Amino acid sequence: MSKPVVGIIMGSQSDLKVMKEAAEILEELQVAYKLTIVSAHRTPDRMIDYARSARSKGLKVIIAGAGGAAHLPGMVASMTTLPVIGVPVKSSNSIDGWDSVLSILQMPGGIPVATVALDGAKNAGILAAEMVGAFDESVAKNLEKYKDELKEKVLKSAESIEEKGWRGSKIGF
Ligand code: RP5
Repeated sequence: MSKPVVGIIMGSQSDLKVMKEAAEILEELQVAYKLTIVSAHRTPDRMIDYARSARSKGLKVIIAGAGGAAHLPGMVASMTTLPVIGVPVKSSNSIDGWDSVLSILQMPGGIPVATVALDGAKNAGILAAEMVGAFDESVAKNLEKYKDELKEKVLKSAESIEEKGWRGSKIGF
């Protein structure tokens, strides 16, 4: 396995049910990653060490997921020049998900976090792969293949729905 270029972190083990989707798509796209738990509130020193050493460890992008008062992505972004992708998680302490979304999205000027949709870990993985694909041709090729397959799937569904009518088609993507 090559050296990880994407770091995936989350505030709690309970975020894994969502954040595993980032790991799964990175594996599909053949991007080396390292996943661990770093909590902004429960392990603040670990968060500082992680953010400050991420670049020197060879990471190129960090995906950070958290729920509720989700300070992890923004705090990590404040301590690194690597791009940080934030995943708002609808966790047990989240009111309705908006708390996580807004606390990751509404960053002050100068410290951006690229925020994906609520529980959008899969897209976070794809976005991270696209960042890596900007300088790694083999990852860019894997992304091209992935997007071609998506297109083919839609075209096949369109063909089938036009041929059989919507009643004869299965519901869902
Ligand atoms: C956040 O609190 C974590 O990211 C998680 O989404 C949420 C709940 O954590 P647990 O109480 O399940 O450990 O910091």
